[in-house]
Amino acid sequence: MTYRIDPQFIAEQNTRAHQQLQSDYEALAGVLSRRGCDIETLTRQAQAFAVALPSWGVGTGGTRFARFPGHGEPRNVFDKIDDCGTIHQLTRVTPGVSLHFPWDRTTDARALREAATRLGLHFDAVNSNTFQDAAGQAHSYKFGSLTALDPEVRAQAVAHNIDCIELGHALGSKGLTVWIGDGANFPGQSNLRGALERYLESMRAIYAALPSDWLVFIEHKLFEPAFYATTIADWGTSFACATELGPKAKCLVDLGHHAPNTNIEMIVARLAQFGKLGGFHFNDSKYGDDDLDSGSINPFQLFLVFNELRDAAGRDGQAFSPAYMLDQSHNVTDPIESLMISAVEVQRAYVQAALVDTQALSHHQMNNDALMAAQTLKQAFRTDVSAILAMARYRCGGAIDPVALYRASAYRDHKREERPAVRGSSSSGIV
Ligand code: RM4
Ligand code: MN
Ligand code: MN
Repeated sequence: MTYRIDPQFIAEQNTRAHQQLQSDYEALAGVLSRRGCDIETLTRQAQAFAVALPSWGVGTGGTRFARFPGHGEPRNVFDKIDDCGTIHQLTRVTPGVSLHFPWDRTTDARALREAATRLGLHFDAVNSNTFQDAAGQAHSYKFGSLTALDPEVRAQAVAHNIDCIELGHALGSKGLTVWIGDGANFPGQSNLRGALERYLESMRAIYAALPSDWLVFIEHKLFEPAFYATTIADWGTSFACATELGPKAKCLVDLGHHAPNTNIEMIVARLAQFGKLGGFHFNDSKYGDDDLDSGSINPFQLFLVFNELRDAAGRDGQAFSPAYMLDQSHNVTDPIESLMISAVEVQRAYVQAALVDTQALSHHQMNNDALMAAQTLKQAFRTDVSAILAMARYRCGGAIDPVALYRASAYRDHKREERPAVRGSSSSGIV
């Protein structure tokens, strides 16, 4: 028997916090109604919002210098699913889990799917991994995978991606995210155009293996591990490749994969305009692909991204449904706590964006009133919507204060008993 937080315990903890929440909620309702916003509509929107968890995020991450493991870490994909279930149980905003193969490889897809279903979870896009060598594989990816010069290496990388599709299909997933580390560390090392031609040839084979209701997400990244020229470095390359491949290919934006100060919200607007925005990997960063907790460094950027998403949803309606996922590495915090806070921060940005007075905004834009247009966005961003988020959780059976409840439950101590450390467990991945 694995330890799970008792719903009765959640109810008891919530009883203590409920009165305070109710009065905060009523105060906020008053503020919002003076602005013509109905708090109940916003709370329902918050309840319907979801962001998927990265299976690799529930283990302690590491840098390329070291990893400092925590206690009671998940030892395999079933443990990871358990932790994801706990995050969803308390936050009610993370019903999806994004798996990473071969890290999460299982020989019993049915058991894994059943375990997830029992916890109210489903599987979001699956991720392939050709940026490191798996034990026992025939060919090395040292000099590239989907773009490698050696056709046998490319064939192996393509086969791995097709394998991910098959496994994902058995798990009820509907998408494959492809991020490759391919590129060059030296000028001249690789023919830049030739590498992209080989990439497209490989991706065409992967695309051909997609089930009819699947999408493939192309994830770009400026640098690392290639430090001179990354093959899929930017959204332009990603967009060109997705266009070449066809309608089932879309672009995935990882917030950490751009040069500092890049206007990511504009990338969002561009990809949405041309129907190629497939999804997100949310995280935050100060310098590069830091994989810090969402909203911890630049919450205003996160809000501005959601402001563009709100605009796209307003224009395109149901047709616009990008996949939202977290992609983070937790090195100095309890990953469960970081993921709970991060999921709520993403949800917060979504609700804040829903608060934007769009009529006032377009009025100010029409009048070239830059100052008031900016203030209109700031008003939404500055609004503390915490009570809406807490009420949304409470009404769905989650925790009013997820981190306080998690700590009070001593979940990690229970897991420490249940999960004695295993050397070389999959949680010792690079993230
Ligand atoms: C990459 C990228 C991918 C993630 C790997 C672990 O930088 O963000 O999405 O799967 O890291
Ligand atoms: Mn990513
Ligand atoms: Mn990354």
